[in-house]
Amino acid sequence: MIVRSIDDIRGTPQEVAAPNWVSRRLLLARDGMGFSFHETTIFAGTETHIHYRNHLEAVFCVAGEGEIETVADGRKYAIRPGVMYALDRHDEHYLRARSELKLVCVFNPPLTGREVHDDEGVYPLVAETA
Ligand code: 9YT
Repeated sequence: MIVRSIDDIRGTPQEVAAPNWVSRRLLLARDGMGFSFHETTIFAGTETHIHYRNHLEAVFCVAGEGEIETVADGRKYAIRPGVMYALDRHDEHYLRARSELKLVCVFNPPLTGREVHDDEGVYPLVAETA
């Protein structure tokens, strides 16, 4: 059994900050679950270009208001508490936070720890076994 709280993650290497967000990674590849599990805070007023070519991600909004815009077709989806979106086609998109967003995110394959987006909004694929 693994039990962790956000307070356990704060100030450790499992807390990763980028200009537009901070991600607290509660489960990583080394935990052997087959996915990683994160709480992500997206800062108010930001726009983030994301394209997870190497990963699938599902995101559940717990708090805040914003929108997703998919690059391929320009569709916009409102993000508010209770909304989930899944990047099942590695969908390239913009994530805009009107207010601070609190998101719960799951990645497959799992992140290994320190990943931050590169210039194209991509995370590298890092092989790690539990
Ligand atoms: C929603 C999203 O992908 N935000 C960027 C950070 C990512 N969720 C992470 O690394 O936890």
